[in-house]
Amino acid sequence: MNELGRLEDLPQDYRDDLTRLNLVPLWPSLRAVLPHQVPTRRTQATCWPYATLRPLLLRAGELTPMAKAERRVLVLANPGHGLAKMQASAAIYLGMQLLLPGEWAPAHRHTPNAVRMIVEGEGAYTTVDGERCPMSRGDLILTPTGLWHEHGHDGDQPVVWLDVLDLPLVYYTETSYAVEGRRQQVVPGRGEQAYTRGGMVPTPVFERSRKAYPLLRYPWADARAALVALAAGRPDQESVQVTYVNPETGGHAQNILGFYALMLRPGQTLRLPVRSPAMVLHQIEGGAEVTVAAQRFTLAAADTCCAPGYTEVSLRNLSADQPAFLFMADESPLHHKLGVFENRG
Ligand code: 1HN
Repeated sequence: MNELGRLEDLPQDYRDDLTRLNLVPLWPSLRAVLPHQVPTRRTQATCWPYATLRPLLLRAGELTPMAKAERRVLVLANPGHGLAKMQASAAIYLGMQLLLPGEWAPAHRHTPNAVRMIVEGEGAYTTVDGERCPMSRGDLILTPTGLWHEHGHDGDQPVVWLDVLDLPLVYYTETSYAVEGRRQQVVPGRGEQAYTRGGMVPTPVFERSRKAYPLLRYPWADARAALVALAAGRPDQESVQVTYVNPETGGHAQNILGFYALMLRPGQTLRLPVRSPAMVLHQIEGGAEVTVAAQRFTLAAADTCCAPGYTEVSLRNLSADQPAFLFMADESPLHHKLGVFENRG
């Protein structure tokens, strides 16, 4: 392989001429943008234990009223990208959001897609596109691009959820913005009532739904039951995983990030395939040891971690007699759309 010329090899007057004309020689920087075999990744394997994050989030509840926050969030920032960038990976943003009893997070809509994975508390709800979605531990609620959303809380304990957005990508493409709105009118009908069974979709003769996102709330009770049934039906199958899909298309629930729930059988170790997308893991129930290349994290319930793409990841259930349940988000839909998805086995 040829050694490429360096910037310092060029005469200073030539470099100055280039700079003045907004020109750059490619060859000194070619390897930086096209490394051999494996991409350079800023994303570092990082873990955010809930026990250390929670008191700081509750403190934010004392320090900063909703009127001063709009959304009261501590961002789970990957140090590899620099904390100020507020990104967990190239395309994934993560934040833990706190809503206290009686509080209200006003309506807005924006271009980035969001989902919420509910971490603790009862009595809060989010209204998305006029649909009121109650929040309970483990529920996944979508806030797809362009849909109005606002959060309220009628309960008596703090509610916390994990926000997962494709904000870094949308921001990078210079397409990220928001619009403020008025309180939404709640409309009748909820996607989760219309789509109660896999394999069946509502087909009203006169008014077939034309919603791009017909299902907004995926209750944890349903996802968990699906995993338990899968595991019981296929004891021979190593991986027990479901994908959150759009029930009308069968494709991913959102355009850019993919969302999954997985179950580890008692005592199981699961080696995931080495693939191009970065991923996020959030423990819903039980505990797991997550090994990312040479790093190891122990996840207790409500803990969150991330792993870069092109990296070995394996998961071990810490319990010998109980299943463990995880929520996963990754950049697969984006990589497939860009044509850069790779599975290296
Ligand atoms: C957002 O709209 C919410 O609606 C939460 O709860 C976090 C982070 C960046 C941009 C928009 C929300 C967000 C966000």
